[in-house]
Amino acid sequence: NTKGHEMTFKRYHRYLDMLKYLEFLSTKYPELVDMITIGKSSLGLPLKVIKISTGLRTQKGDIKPAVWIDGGMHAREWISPAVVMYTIKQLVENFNVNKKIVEGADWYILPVANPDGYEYTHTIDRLWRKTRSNHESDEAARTISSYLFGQPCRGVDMNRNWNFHWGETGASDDPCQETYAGPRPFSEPEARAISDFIMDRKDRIKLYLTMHAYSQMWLVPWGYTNKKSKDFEDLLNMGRKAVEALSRVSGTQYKLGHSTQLLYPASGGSDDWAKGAAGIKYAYTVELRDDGTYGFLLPASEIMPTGRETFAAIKAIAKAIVCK
Ligand code: ING
Ligand code: ZN
Repeated sequence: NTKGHEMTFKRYHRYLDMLKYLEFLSTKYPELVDMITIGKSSLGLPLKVIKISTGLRTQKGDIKPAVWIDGGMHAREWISPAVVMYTIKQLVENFNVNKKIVEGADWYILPVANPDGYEYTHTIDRLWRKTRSNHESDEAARTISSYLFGQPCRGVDMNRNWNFHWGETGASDDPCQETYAGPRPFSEPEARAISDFIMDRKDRIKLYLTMHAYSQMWLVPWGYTNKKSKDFEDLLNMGRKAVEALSRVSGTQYKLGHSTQLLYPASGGSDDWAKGAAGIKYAYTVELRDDGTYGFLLPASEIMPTGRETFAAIKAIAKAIVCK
């Protein structure tokens, strides 16, 4: 087609459509966009980060801060990659309107952290959550139920697989459960690839956002404990800017608070790792639309409104943290 890509934001796209759009952007805006393959999924799909940058240094000559955003860690949460793709579109194709935040920071964005799972939800099982790895041959993955089912249970909950307080709470050691933490921390190549990439840039990354769904919440670490982090109040204050900007777009209300309080305790999550292990002060898990009416089966007609309000939130918090 004449546009050079298939992205519409009117329906949920397959992984290859998304990659083609990213390639299109990097061809059309070579000065602004770079594609970085940070690793491969268990089944061999490439993990592609789009880097949006007008240059490493500010006009004054200082090294710029950076922002990390990932989506699609959980396969069935389709609105997450869609909103992350929408964010990319705004930053790149609406550069003039968003100049301040694009010029103020380098943006590293991974729209689909779990492409194997994402494709599986498009073809076989719409409500699959985990990765699609097979740890059958791994001693640590042998449990009674993994024998009883007659075939190995596949997949690891990628948001329980990070090596910060791994496996302590709200995670399962049973490969057949939805919240299986994996045989060991970073058993999943997807989580390992992200952590290596972020660790290499941890001093520059000032904001970590991981997009999930659903329940309309802006969650503050820790997930592994009821204790508040020492800068909990700072995270709340910045989070408040985000949810206020979000609600101004079309009135959608988000709850803001400690994730163990608003949801449940769970350890091995990526936001805890980003804050506790990588030392990124502002780390959040965002639970996108909706409030439970459609849940994971959110109609595609909500992609654009969810994208619009979420981008307003991202813009507000990025301005407050990295473009002061
Ligand atoms: N929710 C997150 C989950 O991984 C979460 C929420 C993250 C809770 C970290 C506690 C700690 O369970 C979804 N929707 O996946
Ligand atoms: Zn999730």
